[in-house]
Amino acid sequence: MLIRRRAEIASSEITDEQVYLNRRQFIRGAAGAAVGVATGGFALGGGGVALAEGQDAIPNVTPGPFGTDETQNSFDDVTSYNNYYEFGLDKRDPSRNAHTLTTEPWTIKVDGEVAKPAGYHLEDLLEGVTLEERVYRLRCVEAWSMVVPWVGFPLSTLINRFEPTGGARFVEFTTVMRPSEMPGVRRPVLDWPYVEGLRMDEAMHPLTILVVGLYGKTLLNQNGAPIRLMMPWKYGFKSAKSIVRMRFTREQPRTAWNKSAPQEYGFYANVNPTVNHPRWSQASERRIGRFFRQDTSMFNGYGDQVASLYDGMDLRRFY
Ligand SMILES: Nc1nc2c(c(=O)[nH]1)N[C@H]1C(S)=C(S)[C@@H](COP(=O)(O)O)O[C@H]1N2
Ligand SMILES: [Mo]
Repeated sequence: MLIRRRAEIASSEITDEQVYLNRRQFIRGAAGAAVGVATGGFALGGGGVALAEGQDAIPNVTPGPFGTDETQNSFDDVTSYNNYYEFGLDKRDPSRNAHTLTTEPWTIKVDGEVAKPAGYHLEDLLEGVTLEERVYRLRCVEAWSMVVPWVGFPLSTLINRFEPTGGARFVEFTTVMRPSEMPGVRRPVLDWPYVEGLRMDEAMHPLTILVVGLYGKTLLNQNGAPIRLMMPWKYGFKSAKSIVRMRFTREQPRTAWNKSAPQEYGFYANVNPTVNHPRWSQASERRIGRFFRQDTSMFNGYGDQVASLYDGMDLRRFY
């Protein structure tokens, strides 16, 4: 997929500049299509889409499984109504402040219970990966929801490459923490960095994806550039943004929200209309852009795919 394959470049030759260029080439070279690069303000990409500064079009994204045909939220909804507390608590703060985050070059540290621990360059992880469009419902624990056409690929694709050992029962995800670029981390809202986690079978589930884009373009920082998780049957806070580390563990990871308020934010956090948040009901939700509230669905409507993961578990106790 890369125009110039990483293996052809001696490691002594690799500079940050090349890493940067390679990632751009990866996204643009994904289908061998020439795509306009945004140069300040707006420019037109391959599909005639307007690209915001810092974005690339992702050509030839294949439609993936599990898509909903519900009305999609607008690009503007998805990129201007966000939770990314490292950039502030207001829904508009991430879109106002997150441009300060540097996302190139980007490496992900993989460690713990794996045969192949290493610091991986993002473009190496993306090499050979088929990017799919997954149109998923997103349900925030705050009881609002959206429908988003994400671009990504199954997390299992990468996990298999790292060769987890028999001791790997959970995966812990750590997200980027850079006080100089993130005004929100000056306040002790959470015990930074933001940490999330999944049980191994959840991480390997075909619905679980790593996201690198939405609406056919690379992610803007407010949505978790350059790479974030999406598990559509879980409350949105599980879907960690801007991931810098994946650690495979025997023990259940201690996650940031669970540490800060264990009664309010469980480790599993599966969408469940019958288990209320201590301070509000989860029975219904506000779909952004709609006037009337709507009923919340068990597992956010993905029960056919994921309910069996929790056979025999009391979903009130293991919230
Ligand atoms: N690092 C990090 N990841 C995060 C968050 C955050 O504050 N920091 N917020 C979470 C919450 S509460 C939600 S609902 C989703 C929102 O994703 P979106 O802004 O792309 O819609 O991101 C999740 N991932
Ligand atoms: Mo959320």
